[in-house]
Amino acid sequence: MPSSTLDLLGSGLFLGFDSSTQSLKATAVDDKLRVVASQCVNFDSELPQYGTRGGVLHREKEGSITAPCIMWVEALELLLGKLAAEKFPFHKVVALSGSGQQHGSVYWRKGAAQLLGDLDVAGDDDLAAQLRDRAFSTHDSPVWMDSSTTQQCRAIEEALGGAASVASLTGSRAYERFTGPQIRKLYERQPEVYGDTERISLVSSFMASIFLGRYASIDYSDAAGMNLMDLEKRCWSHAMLEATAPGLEQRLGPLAASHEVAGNIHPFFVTKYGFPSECLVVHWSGDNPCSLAAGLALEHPGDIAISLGTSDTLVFFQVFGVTRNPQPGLEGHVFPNPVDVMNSYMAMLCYKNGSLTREDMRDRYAGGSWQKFNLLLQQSPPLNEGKLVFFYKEPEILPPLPAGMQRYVVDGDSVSEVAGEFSPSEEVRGLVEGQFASMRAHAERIGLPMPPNRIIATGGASANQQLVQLMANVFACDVYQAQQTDSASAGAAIRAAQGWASHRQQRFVPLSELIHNTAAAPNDSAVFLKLVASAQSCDDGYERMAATRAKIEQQLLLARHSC
Ligand code: XUL
Repeated sequence: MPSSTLDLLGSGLFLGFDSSTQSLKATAVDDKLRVVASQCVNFDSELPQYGTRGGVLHREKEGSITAPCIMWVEALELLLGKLAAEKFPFHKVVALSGSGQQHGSVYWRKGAAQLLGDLDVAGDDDLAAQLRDRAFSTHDSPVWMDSSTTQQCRAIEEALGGAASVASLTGSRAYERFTGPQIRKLYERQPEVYGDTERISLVSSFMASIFLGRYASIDYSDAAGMNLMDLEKRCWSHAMLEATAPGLEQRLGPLAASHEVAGNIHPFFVTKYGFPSECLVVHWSGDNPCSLAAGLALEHPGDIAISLGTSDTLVFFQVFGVTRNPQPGLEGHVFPNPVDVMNSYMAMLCYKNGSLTREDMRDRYAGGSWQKFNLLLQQSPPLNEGKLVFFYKEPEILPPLPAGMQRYVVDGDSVSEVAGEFSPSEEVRGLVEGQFASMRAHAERIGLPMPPNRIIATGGASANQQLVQLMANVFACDVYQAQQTDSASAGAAIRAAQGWASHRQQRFVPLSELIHNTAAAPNDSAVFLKLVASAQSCDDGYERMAATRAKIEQQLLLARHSC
């Protein structure tokens, strides 16, 4: 056992990145896990030449949602340039890691490995100029918002004997945004692009590859979002690979444990920014694993983490009994826990219409002001006199329903759909209460004991006190907030520290040991949690609302399938 903090984390800095849908962020922590620097690049406003909206391109004709992968490379140099301009001490960074939006994929062209290794250190060309025209078989990277692969999902499930078999093998049934169905679509529609591809990366392993100057492995936790990995054995499933596309295993490369070191940083970053040549790159992982498991240090069974962001996500650790085997079902996802990939799992629910719909309501009824939105929320009583609003701006993932808006009035056991709008205040409350009631119903369905121990809230909208209070009421428990709002990049920095410590000690250093031995001043550290809301009694009102909401969702799904 290490005898002191110094033994475990030395005295260097740990840098974490978050390559998310709308921006690229960096957070640096010191040896006590205190945040010492952070920076951000917004894709739409700072790289307008790519024409993205919300960081993505809606390709209406093809019905797909993609992002230009070279934009992420350009954003990286912009971000490092901003840190350099504020004299960030790159020379002190002993390890870096990162988090990437899950499921998105990058297609490296034949010969790109050579190009990466030969990155010119001495010349004037930046990374984007060196890679733009030669490194990719397509610049269009499908991202998690894409829902155009229903046909591929059904074909894959059929090949494996049904949705339940795919779920029990890979942790999730086949989902449109998952990488396997996306690869199958690319292979079917653009066989020449697939043929010209030598390697497929996730957003996470793509960004790690840039730092390494060679292909980084995909880590076990993010790999579980592909419908390609055998969840229990932590290896590519041959049956899934075969159902997806030919010659896929060689294009995916080997898998790696999330806390392992991928290698040393490429000399390009040493020369250009002053990183030490021995700076370690720890495998990058998915944003939800980084943010919710590492950034919030979720460790107690019964705790749940909820992120209110572009997508709303809910994560908790499942208790799998003595065998600790996961039992994924038809709903939600199971991923290996990135800070303990060999021993524990996280269960996750993911909604596409998180902030998208709340912002739409804010613009529609509150003139774009969150303050007015909050006032409207307060003007209607808890439970909204039975008025429920279903609003999906984009086709929803959970449950899989098309874009649209429906309103209902619930009176005891009777539920009736109404044609017109409710008052602005009822619309706002109906939407937000409905979102939390849906989370509660689905979380219970995949095994979360209700009420939960506590909720740890993160994501942009978790700074809204009215929203977290409502969350506490609907789930009937306390809500805590991480003091560090950028929990994905902070989580990645903490993972960099864990990877560095494990490498140095030549053993796996659990996150709890790292935190308890190093985060000496809890009020300062990135993992400090603060109580922000306690449940105000509403009897069993929200329990009933969650059940009603689930029943209506079920009816909408049935109606959709009988169309
Ligand atoms: C998770 C998911 C989203 C993205 C957002 O399955 O699709 O939460 O990870 O970046």
